[in-house]
Amino acid sequence: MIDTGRHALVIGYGRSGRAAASFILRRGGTVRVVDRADTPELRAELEQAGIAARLGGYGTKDLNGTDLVVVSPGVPWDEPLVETARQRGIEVTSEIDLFFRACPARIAGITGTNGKTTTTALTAEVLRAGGLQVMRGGNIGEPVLDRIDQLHADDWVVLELSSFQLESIEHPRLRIGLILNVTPDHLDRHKSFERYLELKTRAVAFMEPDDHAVLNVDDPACAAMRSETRGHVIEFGLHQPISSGVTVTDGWITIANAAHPRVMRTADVPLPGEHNLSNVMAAVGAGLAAGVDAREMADAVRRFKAVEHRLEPVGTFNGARWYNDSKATNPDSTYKALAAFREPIILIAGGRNKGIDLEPLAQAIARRVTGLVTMGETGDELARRVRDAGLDRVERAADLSDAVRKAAALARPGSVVLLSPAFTSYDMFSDYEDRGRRFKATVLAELGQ
Ligand code: UMA
Repeated sequence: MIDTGRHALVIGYGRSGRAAASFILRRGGTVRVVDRADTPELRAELEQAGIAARLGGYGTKDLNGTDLVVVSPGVPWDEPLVETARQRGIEVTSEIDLFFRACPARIAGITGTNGKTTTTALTAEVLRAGGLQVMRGGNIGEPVLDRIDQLHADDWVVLELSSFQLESIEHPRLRIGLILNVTPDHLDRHKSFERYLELKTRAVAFMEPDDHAVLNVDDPACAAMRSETRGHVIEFGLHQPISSGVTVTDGWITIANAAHPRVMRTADVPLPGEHNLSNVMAAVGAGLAAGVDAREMADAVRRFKAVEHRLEPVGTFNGARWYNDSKATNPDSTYKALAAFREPIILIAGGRNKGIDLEPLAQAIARRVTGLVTMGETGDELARRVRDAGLDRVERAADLSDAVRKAAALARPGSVVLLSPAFTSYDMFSDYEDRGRRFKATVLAELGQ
């Protein structure tokens, strides 16, 4: 593992790369950083940390003197530099892989195309409500490797795991593994849906018989994973009969075949939409696996507040309710957002395409929304297709402020105005968080008096 004398090359100095570098340095190794970006802030930060770096790009000569390559999640796992390292016999790892190798605690992992972050936050609260010691982290934006020394054997680590991370973990054994749904996403990186599905399946494929796989049986791809795990399966679902797991009966979230099945009324779930009910059921499945009492689980869910950028309320202006759903970086996530409301919707959408066909999205938008404002790289095509699909009130915005102004002009008292872009943010913003925060600030600046 990591011991004194390792010479690591960290590719990408973001949240994950920083955590990996600090861990390796603390373990007595040396670190060099390479990053395709070159900004004064990055330079200053690396200089202050005393870490040698080459910024503005990288190549094979950066592998000289290196015996460990640590790849950031945003860097393709088959990046040429990483492939060359493998060919040269240099060990290739990632922040999350190093964490799995060294973690003394039990790990509960949450993956799926959509709902991961909310369910990770919910699961952490459900387990805490049961009196368990919990560290939350992973793709949720909170690296864990730099905090590993705080962990004990009896603790739980509740990790959001992306396909990028699952790909990089050599042995991703989860004591509790939740798979929420799998629909096409990140195809630009993983090339095929089959490969993406295979990576998601890794969350349950390394289990032992006393581990628990919590699977959404409403999603055919997840239901099929029953046969891919040695773990004990806890099902959850709203639309399929559940033999062992979490379901909804007569307006209550219930545990099938339990002596006291009722957990809580669905009406008391404080998050909008059926997809969020499903996320809550998944977290209840995790609580069940960890031995948390039903009443404690219900308390944790009732207290739960929406996570930033996931159907996050921004405010009510001129009688219209505004929501920030910037985390919707794929069409499926936007469908869920559209299904979460009954009111007329003014949708703001568009961004960078990850290799997804726009037509089904355009049809769905034309069917459900009252007005659409598009922005970003897919803005023109999305606007054209939605108009062709029969919606008249479609506007193309030049930038975010323009999008907010155009959406405000389309909105009426009683409407919902929803930023749920269906595409990634990298064409106009540094990431979806930047997009969401700037959206909220713009809405408040334009409309909040
Ligand atoms: N970089 C390169 N070469 C590349 C790509 C990036 O040098 O080819 C550099 C960038 O210039 C930057 C750094 O690498 O300086 C960024 O690294 P990163 O993109 O891996 O981002 P981190 O800040 O380390 O954040 C990562 C995850 N990012 C991605 O997976 C893209 C975060 O997930 C995660 O929260 C964090 O680690 C902590 O675990 C974000 C995400 O968008 C939220 N995830 C995707 C998603 O949810 O859809 C998977």
